Amino acid sequence: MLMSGGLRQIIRNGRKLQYRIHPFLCGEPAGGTSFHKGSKIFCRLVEERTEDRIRVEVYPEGKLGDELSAIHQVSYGGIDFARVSLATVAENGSDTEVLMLPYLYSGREHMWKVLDGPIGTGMLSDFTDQGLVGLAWFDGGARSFYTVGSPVHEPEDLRGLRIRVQDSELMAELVTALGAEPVKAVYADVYKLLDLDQADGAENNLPSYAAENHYRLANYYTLDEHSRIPELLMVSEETMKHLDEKDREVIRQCASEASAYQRQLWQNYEMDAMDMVKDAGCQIISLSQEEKQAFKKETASLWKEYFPGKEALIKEIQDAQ
Ligand code: BDP
Repeated sequence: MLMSGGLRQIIRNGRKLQYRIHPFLCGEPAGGTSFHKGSKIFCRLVEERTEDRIRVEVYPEGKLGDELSAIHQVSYGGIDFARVSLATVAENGSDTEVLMLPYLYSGREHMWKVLDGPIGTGMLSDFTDQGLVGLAWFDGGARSFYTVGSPVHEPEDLRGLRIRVQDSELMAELVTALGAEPVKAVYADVYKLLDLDQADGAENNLPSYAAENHYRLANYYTLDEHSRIPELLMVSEETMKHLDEKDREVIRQCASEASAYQRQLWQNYEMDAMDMVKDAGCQIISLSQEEKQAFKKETASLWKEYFPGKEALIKEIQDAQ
């Protein structure tokens, strides 16, 4: 009997009740990514802790649609869970979008202090107007630019280039502030855009640059580390409504354990991706602090112009070091 959306109640042997929840891991670049592994752990923990009453099935590699369509489906309960980039789910000008500001954090540890602290945990509930509940954050590392024809050493080198960005106004503005032209597209289309010369480059973390072969077309990767955009493991509000409080708590707990596991994996994935693309002959351009400052300077206007009235939140994040 179908209860609602993707939540099914299955009667086994005429008696036993079981929920079967179909989650979706959209945009998974490949089955072996840290996101995929983190999500699989989440599913396994949920099954174990509920003694198999709740089964979570994973659909990787965009099998149920791209990231935007997954978010839409989760919002009405057609899919129960998803792992998405914050850039695709944060609303324009919202508090959660502030987390993605260029050069907001001094590094990975700073970002995790914010996400694990009151700001990050509080923001997990900021998606309810979209019918979504955040369960835990995953590490998405730092994003940097990669290009096809020539390397980027300074903002000037990006001038006039067509750079693919996620479906995010803030990311489009960031690229514009650097003098480039943003090309919004879903992740699955990036290879094609580069291949068909519809974009001169893109920006992403190293594992995502490596996983979908973008590095084969765009040989230059510049470690400018302009943004840290965390990933969100989320559940449909509709799904949560149909679970009792005990099961909801189990789900939250499992998500938090899966997050701890995924972030441990993340750094190895970054290093492996780095080795892989270097072996393939890509040029990795390291930047000094001073050189990074030039990118920071060009994008600094976004802090004020894009988020009027959010100075206190930005300051609180900066101070959380
Ligand atoms: C990757 C994220 C993935 C996004 C992708 C993108 O893991 O969720 O779809 O970036 O750039 O890093 O669209």
